[in-house]
Amino acid sequence: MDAVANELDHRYDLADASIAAYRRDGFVHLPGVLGADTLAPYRREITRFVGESTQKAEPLEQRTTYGKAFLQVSNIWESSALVKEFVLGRRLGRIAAELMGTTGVRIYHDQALYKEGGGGFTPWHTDQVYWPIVGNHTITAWIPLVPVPIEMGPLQVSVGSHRCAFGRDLTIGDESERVLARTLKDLPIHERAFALGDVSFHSGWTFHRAGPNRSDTTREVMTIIFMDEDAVVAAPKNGAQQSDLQRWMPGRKPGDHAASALNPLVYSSRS
Ligand SMILES: O=C(O)CCC(=O)C(=O)O
Repeated sequence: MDAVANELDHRYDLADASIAAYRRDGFVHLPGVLGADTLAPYRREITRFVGESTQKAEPLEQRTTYGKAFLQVSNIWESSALVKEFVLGRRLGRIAAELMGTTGVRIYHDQALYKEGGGGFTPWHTDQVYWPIVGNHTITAWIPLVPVPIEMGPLQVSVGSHRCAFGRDLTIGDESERVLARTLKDLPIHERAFALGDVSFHSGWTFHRAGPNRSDTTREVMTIIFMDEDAVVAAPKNGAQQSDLQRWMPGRKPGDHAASALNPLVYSSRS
């Protein structure tokens, strides 16, 4: 376990070209970020949580489009010491900070996104529409726990869409898929298979989706959302942001430093 813990905290050699790509395109897909041995114990633990919390899920055909996209379980780090070690690892946090150009990052929350075999597509959306955070220094690490070939529905990104202001008020669903497929049609779409250990990072304002899972195996993915260590709470713009504020930054209000007990510092070059 020591070698594993070491990798989670050890610096990844992030190329300047990857930082430039993230800032230009709104995302970057990095190879070989975590080894298979590192991922294995966390995969088992995360899968156990997803299994426990989703036994009550309705059959796929009875769910909404969004419900068919994936089973999701949030903030597993609060309940599992093992997952806490994974989510608070400095390696991913440092990559996130270096990509955004911040001195450090805190956790906003984590989320397992398991697209079942036969599961549907994930509609176009941005993540930051849900987050009451000032500015644009938010980032999602998309971490496959199994290899994800195209047929299993890897992340698709609209390249450069973090600069588009249109559609930022659309929450995920049939409407966002319909409107954004049209709006984003002139931008290239990036879709690439993920080898085990690859991790991609996308900005909170980058539009993304995923295809359906055409295999009979679950696409197991963990995500960690990081924000600037100095991020400030924004006034909620919609009901989703209001509930996010209460759930992910309890006790904080607009204008406060986004540093509740649920937003630990993961990496800082200041300390
Ligand atoms: O995994 C997916 O299907 C979508 C991922 C996503 O929306 C995200 O990581 O923000």
